[in-house]
Amino acid sequence: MLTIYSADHKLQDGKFELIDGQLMPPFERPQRAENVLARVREVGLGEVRGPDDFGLDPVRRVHDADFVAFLRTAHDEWRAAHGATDALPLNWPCRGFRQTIPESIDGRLGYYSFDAGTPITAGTWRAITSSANVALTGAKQLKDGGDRAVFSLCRPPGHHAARDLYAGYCFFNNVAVAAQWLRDRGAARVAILDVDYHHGNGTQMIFYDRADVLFVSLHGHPAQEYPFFLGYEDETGEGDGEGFNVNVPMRWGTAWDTYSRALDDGIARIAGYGPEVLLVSLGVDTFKNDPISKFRLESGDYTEIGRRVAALDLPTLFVMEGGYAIDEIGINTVNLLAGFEAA
Ligand code: OKP
Ligand code: ZN
Repeated sequence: MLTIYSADHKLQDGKFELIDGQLMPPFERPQRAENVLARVREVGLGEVRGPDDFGLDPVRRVHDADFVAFLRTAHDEWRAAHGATDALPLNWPCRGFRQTIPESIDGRLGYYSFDAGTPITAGTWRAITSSANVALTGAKQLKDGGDRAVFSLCRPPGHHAARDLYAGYCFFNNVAVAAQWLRDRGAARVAILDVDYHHGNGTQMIFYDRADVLFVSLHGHPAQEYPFFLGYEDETGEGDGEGFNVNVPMRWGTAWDTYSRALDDGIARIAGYGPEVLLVSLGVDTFKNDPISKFRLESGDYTEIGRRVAALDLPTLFVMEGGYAIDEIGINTVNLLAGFEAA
């Protein structure tokens, strides 16, 4: 299986995130992608290639132009106002507030985000444009190269980012950008399977009123887990999209027995939809040793996830999302890919 990777991801290297009442070095750090890359090479998964530059048009197909423009200059504006620290928001337009876009960089950080754990750094813009290009290059290879599957080793991740919102370590929604690109190039129906521990709220929001992209997400129950305010089972889509959004929230402590049944149900939904192509939001923060998550999957379970996804027999683009058990992120991610490949 071909892997698409760019070292530009290292430019996203925040100093701190606010977690559990403390400023800590971010769990979402460059070593994650480096460890995945090292494991890809160690097992000989296949060739590793850099991304092409697709420009911003494919990004603007799923993100609003003002949001893209905001991200491009956010750190420069922050630096002019506050100096060369990471940019973090501190207040938001919650219930009862107006949704007018402020002029001030501090106000716009709040307007365009939904958490304070996602630092914008001097290198964020280059890292996120490159991450989107990594996803797009994988999609292009799937379409034009005729590969059975491609692995886009994206970092930063993307599935929390909505049309005009960033958070959860995500800025551009890489999987959504790739899915839309495939639609624009003739794929009539596209399915997205999100196996990251956290609900892919951004992907859901982007495609919620559409029947041409099926979104299926298995994740920690929002009553207990980030992002808390979306991801319930009764969110099934709206308008034309009614019936094309599938959430399977699961409680803390979920292990393979429960998880594998949910996976089989999700896979059956995708098979029934009859897509031309499948994209997988590949997070491995469902692992038992993940430091910020509470599922109990074992390393061998990822091999079996890959096998079951392969049974769909669809051209498949794997897009890296989360996973914070730094010592096992490579093993778990590549187990899933190798399980797919062997099936
Ligand atoms: C991004 B991805 C845990 C705080 C979590 C944000 C998590 C973002 C996860 N106590 N903060 O879905 O892996
Ligand atoms: Zn996650």
